[in-house]
Amino acid sequence: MTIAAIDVDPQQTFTPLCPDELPVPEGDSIGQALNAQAAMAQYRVLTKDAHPRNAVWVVDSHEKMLQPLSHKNADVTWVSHAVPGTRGFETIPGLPAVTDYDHVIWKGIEPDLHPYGACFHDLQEKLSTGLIEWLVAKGVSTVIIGGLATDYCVKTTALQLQKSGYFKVIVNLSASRGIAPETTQQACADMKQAGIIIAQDLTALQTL
Ligand code: VGL
Repeated sequence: MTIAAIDVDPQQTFTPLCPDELPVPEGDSIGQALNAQAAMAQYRVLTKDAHPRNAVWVVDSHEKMLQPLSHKNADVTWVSHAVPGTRGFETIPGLPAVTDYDHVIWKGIEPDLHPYGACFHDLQEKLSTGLIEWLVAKGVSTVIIGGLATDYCVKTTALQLQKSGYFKVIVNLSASRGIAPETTQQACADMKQAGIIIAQDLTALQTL
């Protein structure tokens, strides 16, 4: 069995260290748990949001967020976040340097795209980022996913990997945090329904 650990968007923009961006409660506390899941894997992948400041979906306050957009690859509004060159783009404390990962995916670089999952650049899921192909080329059979946020990018990445049909997909909740309790609960239900294994922590994975 070849395992890949996937660190989904473990960036300061999704932590209380960046209160003006998209702070996820305790988002900065998952570094150790991500390292522990990587210790079970042969490969470690990092995904990072990398957004331009002038993206079409950017609004200037949290109150204006989550308004539906008619744009085909940006579904709702968000405040600016994860802009390369700012603190929010950087990974959370305790993780390896970007160059120490086996593979890295940057997503949402184009100003008119705001993908959630790490497998496709677009919401229609036509334009591959190459993540699935890379995992297949490495002979990966199982992926263990953690990161930020459980209810958006972790969920969508897990669903895309599951849908590809190539992998057993596990989401490690001890290495993930969600934006809100209700959407996180719903995300877990949706993932389970799709056949993804939802593990509370790594002890649940000892029987793999
Ligand atoms: C995310 C909301 C907006 C995430 C990204 O990484 O989960 N959530 N952009």
